[in-house]
Amino acid sequence: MIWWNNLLLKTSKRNRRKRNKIASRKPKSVSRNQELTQSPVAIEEEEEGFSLKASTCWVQPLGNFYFSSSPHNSRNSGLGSLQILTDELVLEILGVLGATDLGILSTVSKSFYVLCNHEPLWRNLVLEGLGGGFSFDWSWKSTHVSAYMPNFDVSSMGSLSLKVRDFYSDYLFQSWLCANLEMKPEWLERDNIQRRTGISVNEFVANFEEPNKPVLLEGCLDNWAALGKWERDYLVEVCGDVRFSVGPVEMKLEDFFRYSDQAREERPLYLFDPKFAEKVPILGSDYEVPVYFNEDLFCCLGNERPDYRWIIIGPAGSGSSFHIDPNSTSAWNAVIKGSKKWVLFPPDVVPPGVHPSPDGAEVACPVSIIEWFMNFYDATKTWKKKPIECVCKAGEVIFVPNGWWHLVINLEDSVAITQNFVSRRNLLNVLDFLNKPNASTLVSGTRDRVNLHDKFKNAIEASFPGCIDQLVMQSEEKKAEQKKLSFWESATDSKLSYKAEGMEDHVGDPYAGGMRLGSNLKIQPVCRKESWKSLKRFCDVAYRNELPGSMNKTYGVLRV
Ligand SMILES: O=C(O)CCC(=O)C(=O)O
Repeated sequence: MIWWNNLLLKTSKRNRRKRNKIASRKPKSVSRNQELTQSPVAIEEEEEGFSLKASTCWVQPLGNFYFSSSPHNSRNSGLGSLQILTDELVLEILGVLGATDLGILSTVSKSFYVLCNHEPLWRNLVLEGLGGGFSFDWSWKSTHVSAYMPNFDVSSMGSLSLKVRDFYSDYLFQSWLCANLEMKPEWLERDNIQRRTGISVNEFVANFEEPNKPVLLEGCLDNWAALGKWERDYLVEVCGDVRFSVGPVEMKLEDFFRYSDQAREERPLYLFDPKFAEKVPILGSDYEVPVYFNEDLFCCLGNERPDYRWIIIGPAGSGSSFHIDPNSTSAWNAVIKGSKKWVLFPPDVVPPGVHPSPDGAEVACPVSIIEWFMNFYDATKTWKKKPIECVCKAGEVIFVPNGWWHLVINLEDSVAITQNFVSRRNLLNVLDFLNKPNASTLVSGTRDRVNLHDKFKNAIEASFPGCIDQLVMQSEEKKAEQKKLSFWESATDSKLSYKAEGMEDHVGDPYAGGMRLGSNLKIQPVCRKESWKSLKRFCDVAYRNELPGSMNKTYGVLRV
């Protein structure tokens, strides 16, 4: 249950005080839930560390009902016998209705009025009915009305709407809050990624790609024409009428920009197009792959390679919720306009609030990125295994190593290019991934999921004979080397202060590659009294199984 301390009253009072300040900001019409967020002027609200983009939410969280002097919740009286259903279920049922039925039902009671005007219902109707061929007009409902009834003056819709003050619903309130909450400054504070400027390819490989660690590279886009050219006006001029993939639909770029300017949604639409360079060749020639990522073995597949590059455009608040990149590839993501907040967890740490299915084919996570920040971000503060975080700005590139979970939210209207690639460092991982028994559900970006492994392997053999065998041999040698090199040897070498289980306890570098401590490794107090050297000898013996089983159990658990 959510309780919001007099949000309605406080916001209303503040609206009067802040109107002037807001008037000077870039005008942004309120697009979402116009009936819930009545004011046509965006009002910034600062309350208990939260900044809100919009004005009043007339729906109140359920907690407020229990503190209210009035015993009346119009949500229940207006729903009649349907009141026993959850809001989610009622909305699910309303989701099967068409626009006319929703419109009629909304006149039945205050409750149906609020529910039938829930913006996501109208968003679905627009996207299902019109695909990407709509011109966004203030809200999804008015967009629908203006598309189907062009003579109706939708500008009057806001002023006709009702202010329902005694409707209490956590579901609707949370949805409004997530659409209207600004990122809190404390969510942006942590910046613990390694940054590098002007490093050599060898340094990149040795320090980041080989150990599979993220890095933010500065200054390597300086020669990109896109950086200077890709202003909105330029993009509209060269491809304003080209249709790009936007979620489930294809939209003209200029229509998408029109939508972005007004969007205030929990999950704004996001332009993410893998065929942009084929559609608009000049976009493809305005950038070049940074030198660190030049080796891309999927090139051997020619036109049969899976999708690998995308232009990404979205308004502030849009982004990508937690996922691991496809086909076990690594990626780079270059920001051309705007900025992006990144949160990354290494492959062996599932982020809080995220629940992958056992086969990894599906991931359940919070409805929106803001919801993740509201409900789960704080948990990471006390985790030993803290995420890597940063804000990546225009002109910067982030390297996302294979297998890392990541979430991204645009802090401003943003334009970026991302590419996924396979280098020698990652080839065996990718081949293993493509060869999994459930490849038909796991592999993505191509039609021929099942045969991709064999095609890729053959193409590599043809272009680089012996390459795979050599990599397999090197990997086996490395494993053998790691076994020989006992934990203690590495430990004494690396000025560390481990507390056994947590990666955070590595000095200075929470995700140092190579050796990981098994979670059942216990460094007993008795060990600490020993010198590192004698302890090392002791453990080497234990590791070679030369100690009796019981002692092995205590000291010999080196899962590296
Ligand atoms: O929204 C973004 O820029 C991030 C994209 C991303 O995570 C990906 O392509 O895997």
